Formats: sequence, C-alpha cells, structure tokens
Amino acid sequence: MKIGIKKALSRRALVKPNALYYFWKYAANAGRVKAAKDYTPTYSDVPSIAEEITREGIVTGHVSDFLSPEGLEHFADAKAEVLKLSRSEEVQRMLADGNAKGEFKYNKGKDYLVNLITPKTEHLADGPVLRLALDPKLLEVVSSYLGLWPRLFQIHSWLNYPTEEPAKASQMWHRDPEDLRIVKAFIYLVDVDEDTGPFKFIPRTHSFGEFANCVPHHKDRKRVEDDEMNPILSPDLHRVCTGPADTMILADTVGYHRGGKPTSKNRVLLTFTYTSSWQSKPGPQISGTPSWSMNDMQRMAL
Ligand SMILES: O=C(O)CCC(=O)C(=O)O
Repeated sequence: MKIGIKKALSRRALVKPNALYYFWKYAANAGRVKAAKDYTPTYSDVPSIAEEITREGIVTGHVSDFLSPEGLEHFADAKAEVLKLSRSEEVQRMLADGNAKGEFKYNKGKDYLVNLITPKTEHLADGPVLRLALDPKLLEVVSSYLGLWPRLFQIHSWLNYPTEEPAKASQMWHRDPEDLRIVKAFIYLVDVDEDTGPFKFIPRTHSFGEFANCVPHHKDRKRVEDDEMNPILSPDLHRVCTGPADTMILADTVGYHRGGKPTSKNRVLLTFTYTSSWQSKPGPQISGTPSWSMNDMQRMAL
C-alpha cells in the first residue's frame, strides 16, 4: 500500500491537500509533525525565510542568512576540504580526460560531473560537513517550511564541467522524486555566472505553489524539453541562480528545476537533501560518536 502511494506522489506537485497528503502528514510523519508544531524557532528570521519558500518554492542568499554562527565556521572548514579535493591531481586528471572514475563516478548517467562527496561517502561525526548539514538554524528553516522535523537524506558534492553534448539528466527540467515535499540546500563553493551552469528553478511550481497545476506535456517520463516547457511556463518566470561563492539556495525541488550545464567554467557545489521519513532509503553514513551535543531536532534528522 505504502509503495503504491509513494509512487503516486512521486515527481508531481499537489495543487491542494488531498487524502494522500493527509496520510503523508498525519500518519506517515505524525511524530515529526507534532515535534514541529510544539517547537518555536530560536532564530527570529526563520518564519520569514520559510514563508518565502512556501510562496516561491525557493529562497537564495548568502550562507550567513541561513546558518548559525557556529555553522559558518563549519562551512569554512567544509568548503576548504571540498575545494582542496577539487584541485587535487586525481580530480584534475579526470577533468582533463573528461571522465570521472571510481568513487568519483557515482551516477552513470551524469557524465558531466565529478563527484567529490557521494551519498555513500562516510562522514566523521565531528566532521565539518556533517555539522554543517545539521546546522541548527538551517534545520529550523527546513522544519518550518516542511511543517515537520526533517530527515537529512543525502549529502552530496560535485564539480560540473563544460561538455559539448546537449543537456541531459539533471541538466533538463525535472521534478525530484524523493518525497512529496523536499528541501535541497545548494551552496556554491565558487562564483557562478551564466557560463558556470547556474541552478535554474521555476518559482511556484512546487506543491501548493501558484503554478503547481501548470504541467507541460513531455515525451520523456522524467525530463522536460525547452519547447515543451516554455509555452506553459515561459522563460521570464524562470529564476537563474547566479551568484558569488558562498551563495546558498534553498529550494523545494519538487518544483521544476535544472542546472549544471557550464559552457566555459567549472562549478563546485555542496548540497544537502532534507525529506520526511516517507523517504526510507538509508541516509548518510556516519563514523564515530559525536563529541558535541546534538539537540533533539538534529538527532531526529539522522
Ligand atoms: O546541478 C544543478 O544545478 C541541478 C541539480 C539537480 O537537478 C538536483 O540536484 O536535483
């Protein structure tokens, strides 16, 4: 029963709450929803950030808008770690060959990027990447938007490089399938302009967004071509998320999005995916016991 419901809800935005939505909210995620309801955010700007995601499906800003002061320190360390790897000889060799190898090649269909952290990478419990993904302010924002205490489903980092091929996979318009409502946090670790393959999003196409009912006909099961999308949701509605390094994007990626098709420069980003417990696949691998004390929301996120 649950599998059938999950499939029915996957890759589609709800226009208004229906029976499946109420099942998702009050049965599948009852404990997480109650925890969110009983909780008052400690950061005063959390409600307004969450309201913007609720309305637009996306909010962008500098990392300091969304992270706690200690989170900014973990961010600096995580960024240094990822950029160091991106500049390593091994990665530079793969870029010169235009071909990711071994653990750097996580997803076969995405031969336009090198994975620097994959969802299978093991993270130290005290490491900066995990601590950043569990940042207390970021979790409060995600929780306020989702209306439930979230689950940290994936940690991922990759480097997109220019290719000659036409757009494919996540470079084409699509909706993510992981849950009925999702928050993906993307953090640019380098400056991203039009030539660097910015993330693109069509605001208000997430569940309960103003354009949730605007669904183009598309030949491919998952991906939407420009000539299918543009007559329904015209390019002047598309948000192109260019920005300097340390730009952060929080988006409900059930809304239409695409990105990572650079024309002349490499793009490096770090991304975290937050879902409800509806998504039951294993989350990040963690080694060791944290020496820091987690709050209840952080514990429930793991
Ligand atoms: O690389 C990008 O900018 C888009 C990534 C994407 O589509 C996704 O993570 O679902």
